Amino acid sequence: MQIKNNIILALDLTTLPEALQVADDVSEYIDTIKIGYPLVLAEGLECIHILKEEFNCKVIADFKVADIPKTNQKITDLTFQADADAIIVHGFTGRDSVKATLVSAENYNRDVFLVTEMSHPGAEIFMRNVSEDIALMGLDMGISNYVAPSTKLDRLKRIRGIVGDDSFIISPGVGVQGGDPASTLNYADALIIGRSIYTADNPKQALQSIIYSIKQ
Ligand code: OMP
Repeated sequence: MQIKNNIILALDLTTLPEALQVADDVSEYIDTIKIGYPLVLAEGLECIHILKEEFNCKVIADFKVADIPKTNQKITDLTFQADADAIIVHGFTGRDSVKATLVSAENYNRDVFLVTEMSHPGAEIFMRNVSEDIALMGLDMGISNYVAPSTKLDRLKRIRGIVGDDSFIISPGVGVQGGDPASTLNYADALIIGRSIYTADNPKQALQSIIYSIKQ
């Protein structure tokens, strides 16, 4: 997946007008938007189509799918029918659950991103212990897209070591959660950034300064 400026805008706003305004403010620098439960539960799945129409962008649906295979398949089918280019899926549910999402993605010719380890402090209790096994499982299943944390560069580096340079890693946790854009891109292919942009007084300037810091 090619991502402009290596930055994915996480639009975790809860009204469509606010989301559209932020996307509009930064649209010249962004071609990939991630939306998730905040926007979709508030405004509906059709947000995906609206954003794609309005900004000619790719949309990653962050539903962190984590259920039994049959339910996973229904969730991913509906998400791809709603026009998402990719969906984020949890790996801890195991091979059969993840496989159901891959079958759906193959049917619709879309992508799956597999969460390995998460960026927040609480992920250290349980997820850290299994994240390398999740990455290994993903690799074994032929998955090429992963989510790994910008807040724990040693873990991100480790996940990169497992999935290899041919895999594509997107990394959340930059900015408000403490991750640094430039050093994260030593190991990740793209950054997921939300609040540092959409809560800024001037989202466009905030994004410009992140892009500038990456290019130094
Ligand atoms: P900010 O912290 O506001 O930049 O947003 C980060 C975005 O990435 C949010 O949409 C989170 O739900 C998401 N995220 C994480 O923060 N940590 C993770 O480990 C995984 C994700 C994700 O899968 O996108």
